[in-house]
Amino acid sequence: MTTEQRFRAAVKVIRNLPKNGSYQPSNELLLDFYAFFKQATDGEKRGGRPPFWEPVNRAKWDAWNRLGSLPKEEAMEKYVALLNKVTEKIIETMALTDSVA
Ligand code: ST9
Repeated sequence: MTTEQRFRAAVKVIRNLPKNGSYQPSNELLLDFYAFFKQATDGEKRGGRPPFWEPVNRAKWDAWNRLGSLPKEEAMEKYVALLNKVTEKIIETMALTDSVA
């Protein structure tokens, strides 16, 4: 499977997650996924930083901008790797609790 195919599959997985599942990702994690997604699809961030009264857009802009000129292919790989890492962490956490029926 190519990097792009793996990336598309990971994007689909994340888009199909319920909004309110048992696991609630932190804002930092959401921003990491967002930044790799934008870099992978649109490439390097262009345009000015949003104003302070748009804190969400500003956080998104900052996260994406931080990736600089990271190549699209590498952003795709990082997106997939991050999903694998998070999944692995969830499995470990679940294994240590009795919360799973
Ligand atoms: C549970 C099971 O409990 C375990 C889950 C483990 C894994 C957790 C991983 C969480 C990843 C979340 C990704 C966050 C994305 C960033 C959001 C923005 C801050 N990947 O069209 P719009 C961009 S599950 C990254 O309005 P949709 C898109 O370009 C329980 N970014 O939204 C746009 O930005 P801009 C927890 C993506 O289509 C912005 O997001 N459940 C992706 O209605 C909004 O786009 C969850 O965490 C993508 N695949 O929703 C749910 N697609 O305007 C996770 C689009 O600047 N899923 N964008 O271009 C979701 O929140 C949504 O499906 C969605 C897309 C935000 C990814």
